[in-house]
Amino acid sequence: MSESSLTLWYDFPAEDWEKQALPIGNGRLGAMFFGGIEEERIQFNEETLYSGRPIPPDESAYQELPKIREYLAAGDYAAAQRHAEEVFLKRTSFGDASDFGSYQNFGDLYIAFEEQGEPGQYRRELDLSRAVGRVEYTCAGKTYTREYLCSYPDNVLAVRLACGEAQAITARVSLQPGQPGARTEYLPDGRIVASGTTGYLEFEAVAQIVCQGGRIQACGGYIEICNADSALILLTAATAYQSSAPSYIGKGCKAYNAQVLAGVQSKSWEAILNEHTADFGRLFGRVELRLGGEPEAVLPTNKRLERYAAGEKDTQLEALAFQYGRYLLISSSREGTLPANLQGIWNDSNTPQWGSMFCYNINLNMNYWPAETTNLAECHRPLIRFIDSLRLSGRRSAKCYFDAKGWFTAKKSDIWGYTQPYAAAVNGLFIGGAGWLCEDVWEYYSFSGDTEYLRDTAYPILKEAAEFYLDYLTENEDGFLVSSPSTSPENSFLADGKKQTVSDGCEMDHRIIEELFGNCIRCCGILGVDADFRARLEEAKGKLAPTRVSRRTGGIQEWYHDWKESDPEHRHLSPLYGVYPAQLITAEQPALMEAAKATLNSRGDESTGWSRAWKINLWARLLDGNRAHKVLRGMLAERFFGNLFSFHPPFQIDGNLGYTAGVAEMLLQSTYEGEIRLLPALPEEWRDGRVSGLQARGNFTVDIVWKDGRLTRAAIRGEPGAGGTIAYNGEERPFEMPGSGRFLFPR
Ligand code: FUC
Repeated sequence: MSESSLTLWYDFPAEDWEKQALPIGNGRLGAMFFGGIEEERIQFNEETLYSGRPIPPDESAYQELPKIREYLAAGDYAAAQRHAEEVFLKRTSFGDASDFGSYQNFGDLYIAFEEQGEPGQYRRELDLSRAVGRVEYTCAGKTYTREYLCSYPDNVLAVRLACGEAQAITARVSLQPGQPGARTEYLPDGRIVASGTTGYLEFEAVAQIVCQGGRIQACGGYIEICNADSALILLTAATAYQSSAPSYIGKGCKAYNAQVLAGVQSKSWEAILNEHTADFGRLFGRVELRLGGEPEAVLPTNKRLERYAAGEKDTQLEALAFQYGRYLLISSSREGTLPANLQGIWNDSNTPQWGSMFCYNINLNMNYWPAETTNLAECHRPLIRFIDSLRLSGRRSAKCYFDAKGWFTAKKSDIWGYTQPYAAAVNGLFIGGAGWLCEDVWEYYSFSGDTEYLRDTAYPILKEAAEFYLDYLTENEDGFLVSSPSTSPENSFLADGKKQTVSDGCEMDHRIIEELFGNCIRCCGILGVDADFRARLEEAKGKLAPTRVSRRTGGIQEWYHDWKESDPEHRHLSPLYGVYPAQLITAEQPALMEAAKATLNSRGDESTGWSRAWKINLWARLLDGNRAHKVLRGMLAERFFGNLFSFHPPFQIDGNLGYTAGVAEMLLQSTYEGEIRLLPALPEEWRDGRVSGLQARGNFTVDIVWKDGRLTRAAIRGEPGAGGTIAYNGEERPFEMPGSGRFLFPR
């Protein structure tokens, strides 16, 4: 049994999927194991099992746009909203909403054990550093163990059943498909095959049972393992989905599964385990974090969390939750897979909340906030590939709905390339989707400095998004370029005493566009291309509506006009986009920093899981470590279940990943201009600590040690000759990386 500080553990089997079961995943396959004694349940997913199908756009919907703009110009917001929702979005939305896909439960694997008597010494755990789950208990003098993993190198879910004594494993294994109408067969060679179709998408799952000693036999509704010394269950699942328009289907899922199993079924458990832990450890082991000298808790994780929620200090639990976010990102987003969705890859329902889809007005974005800073750039690539693939339908949406060049996406997508505006304007008329996604595309470069990637992948995506906004922006009565019509996610304003959402410009859109144009301009400079386009961007950027400070509240105005928000504590922190994730409102503009603080104060410290995570990141950028920690503490205490899944509610992985990003942002920040800020928002509660392996923009890796709240030593690693500025405690000094590739601070 692992006793490391990187283990979640419990002294009881899970009953509740969301709050107690533990996740494993390899980016493609995900599973939640329960660890029941008489009956084990392993619920599993495969990342492409979605309902729905591709939905074609309405080619002439753009004709409705001028009318909405006319109403807005006349100040008739009610009429603008009516036309947007009752005409424009009706024509554009997905008609039959069931065509919009939601992520599906693939099924459950059950293992029923022979009655063994009274069990004792039960322990269920998840070792984050090895990505291996484990259950152990004793029964009638025998020690039973189960281990669970999802291997990326072998592309399977593997469960191993063992016992300290020979011939002690007798069990019945069955598979319950999550889809109605699926067929399950139990074959004499120890395979369980479940197959079917969603109506559009074909799928198949295959579990192969292999025994050492004893024997197996297929019965009507299960495979029986009799008197084995140990048993291995290997599971693969696949669908016909492939990431190519227009149909997005065509992959041979049966042949795929057969190939996966052929590659692994003759391998020993030890070989599978060793390759898996080595592969996972290569990514996970890059960052270590130690917070405070608190003694390591010997309590089960759920009890620890309960005590923490009751006010006890447990900085190592705060660090464990940080590493858990990294664990979840690696487990749900690996090269060649789809990005992590709203629940990463774990879902036990066919009607999950919000379809468990990809949302671009915070959720998918937040999922990837820790990718670069916590040294998991490889896990970022699935998102970038996905964004690249969205361009295809995004171009059609730009044309059909806005008569614009470039590519567009509104707030959400399934896996079927949905990029259209839809339904209620409050979220369906979000204009900033493509621009915000471009932030990730840019950040991958800003951390890696990979100019080949910038030229071949990033710049084309950014440029096309910028082309859309150049066409879309209109000039307002004050001569500013504004995003109109638009909505500020997902808040409403009070104009003429009425609640409205459709406006002629909001702060978030303008900052998303400013950041995008700025990054495009940087690309043109670095790559030495497109001088004319760059000049156009510079001119447009200069004319964008600036950040405005509200006369009413002293905070940042959410809309171009100084309207009152209908919900001043709204969970979305859209007007603060310029502070985080963008780098537009910084310490160089103290008045705007103060206004940002006023906005953040008025939003309060509570809210949904992801909203609190955003607040941690924002307070870190506003350089207030104690406040960031206060929000962090409240979030961990009130928005984490005992299995450390964060919840909105319900469980949403953005909370976990945003939390992890927030911790990193408190310890290290870096700018596009090459400044590295050490311990910029260190809270008093983290008096002593050390962190290693965090990434700074410009391709630097940073280790920091501190004591009594003061930095003792930082080591920065990077390419010899590279340089920038180091900022610590209000002081700045330039640095240049010596030939050794390691720079120490202070020297
Ligand atoms: C947006 C948010 C909700 C939730 C959903 C998935 O609609 O406003 O809070 O996170 O996405």
